[in-house]
Amino acid sequence: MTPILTAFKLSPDRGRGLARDMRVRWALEEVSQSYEVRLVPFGETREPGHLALHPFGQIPTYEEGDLALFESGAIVLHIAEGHSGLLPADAKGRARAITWMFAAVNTVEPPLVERGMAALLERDQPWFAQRQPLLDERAHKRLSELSRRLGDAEWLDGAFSAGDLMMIGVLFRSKGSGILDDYPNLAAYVARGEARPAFQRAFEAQLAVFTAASGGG
Ligand code: GTB
Repeated sequence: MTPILTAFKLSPDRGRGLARDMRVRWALEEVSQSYEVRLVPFGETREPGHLALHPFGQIPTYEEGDLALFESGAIVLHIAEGHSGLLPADAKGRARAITWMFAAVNTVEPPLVERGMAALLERDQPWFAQRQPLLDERAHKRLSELSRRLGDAEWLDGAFSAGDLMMIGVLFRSKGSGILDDYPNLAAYVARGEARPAFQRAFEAQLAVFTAASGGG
């Protein structure tokens, strides 16, 4: 059964792989699972049809027969559990990989997104200059903790897993802000993820959507 995911028809990131369908595409490519994409115009995520799939009116969603999922982390976990290659075979290694998936979305992503959104949407607010150092500090705290744990390792816990996929997906989004430049091992970790053929196929696929929708191809 070919799964169907939703993505923005014209993503505000202009196909730079920053929207969260990228993680799901990457996971599907890692396990060689073909998929279809239903493109949703930005405003239509609030329409009843989409809200039936995603209570918060967001992308991505994932449909596989009569199963409908939302939340990129849950979708990636579902894919990883249904195929080999993204979770270790042993129960303890599997539990640790899943722990890293939660750490990515629940511990590392929030301060990075908060900082990024403030820079994007709140720059003109009178309190922005006062708040920015606090947001910087929170983001740097998490990155330095993660950097310390990763050290010189290639991946977070042994072989590449869904934990790395989610963590790199989170870090990748902050790359453009320059914040990873302070953490050469994290920058190299993200680059290792980006170099994976599955990442590249996923990136090209989402870029092709934007290029076509914007009349560029
Ligand atoms: N926790 C959810 C998940 O992991 O799936 C978060 C999903 C989410 O935030 N989806 C965003 C969305 O649908 C798109 S990816 N937003 C519409 C809405 O909330 O109404 C976030 C995103 C959007 C744009 C950029 N960008 O332009 O750079 C980057 C990331």
